[in-house]
Amino acid sequence: MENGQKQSHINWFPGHMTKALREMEQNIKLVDLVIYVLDARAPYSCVNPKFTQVIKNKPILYVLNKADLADDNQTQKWQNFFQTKNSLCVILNSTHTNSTKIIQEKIKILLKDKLQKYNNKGVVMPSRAMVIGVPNCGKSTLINNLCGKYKATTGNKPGVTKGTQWVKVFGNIELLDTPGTLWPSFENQELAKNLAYIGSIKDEVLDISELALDFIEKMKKEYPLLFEQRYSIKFTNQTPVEVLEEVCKNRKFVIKGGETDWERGSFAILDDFRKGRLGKITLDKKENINKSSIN
Ligand SMILES: Nc1nc2c(ncn2[C@@H]2O[C@H](COP(=O)(O)OP(=O)(O)OP(=O)(O)O)[C@@H](O)[C@H]2O)c(=O)[nH]1
Ligand SMILES: [Mg+2]
Repeated sequence: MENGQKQSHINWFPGHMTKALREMEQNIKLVDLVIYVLDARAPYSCVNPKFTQVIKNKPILYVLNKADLADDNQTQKWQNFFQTKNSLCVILNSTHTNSTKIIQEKIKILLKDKLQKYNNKGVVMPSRAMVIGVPNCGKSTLINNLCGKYKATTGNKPGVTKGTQWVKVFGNIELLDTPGTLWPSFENQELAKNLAYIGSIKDEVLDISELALDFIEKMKKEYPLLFEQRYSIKFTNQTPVEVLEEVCKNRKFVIKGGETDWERGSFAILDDFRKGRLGKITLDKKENINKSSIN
């Protein structure tokens, strides 16, 4: 749906993602491990079934990124979920200088045997990692943080990185930045909506008003107090449309003739969530998902 109409059924799989997946398949042979970046606000929704096929048996370092925006209690639970015998998981805010030091430690742990082997032979070999994740989850920001320089282009919208790029970082480690990648069709639309809320799907292919109404409904169920505080409203028996109308009225979002500016209100609510102005929110609740259900 790169150039298609806005739709209720969410889908976004432009050509550069197919190409990116192909490149990942080629490059996986060159790397020792995968750094799998997840948005901590929706870690489960960020698990791409296509990546599972690409990664095969490589060790994985999961990064619960944007943890500054997520519900801490849930982030802890997700950290346990993603630690397996072949993987470790760290909690991170990649925008904080030096926050990524923990990544160096974990890479050493995951590659202990290999590093030991080279060490015994007196050989110095670089460790290579491929950094993957859905669009806008913070891969390039994480890489820049790790190398202490702005080497990978970043931006507050999905689809910023369009091609793969090797970046040398500290301690003889090379990282491969990759474009954020989704998968050809979302069978689970709840999950697709989560990706849309966190800004992983291009807004231009979304019906923003419909999305905002669904988001209001979700907040009413899961984080009513945060929502009520932000907009000085009380959830009673109103429908999401009535709530949106009230928010627009309070914010004076009106168009000519005094009519409600639904679109502006919808963008404002989603933007507040995306920037963390609603508070620390996690959309994927760990208790609703079984260990066995990961891909
Ligand atoms: N609050 C917060 N923002 C973050 C964090 N990491 C990245 N960001 C922001 O998220 C946005 C996207 O970051 P990028 O690094 O461009 O994301 P990406 O995964 O490389 O995106 P694509 O290349 O489009 O796939 C930027 O505005 C970053 O500043 C984090 O840990 N916390
Ligand atoms: Mg990027």
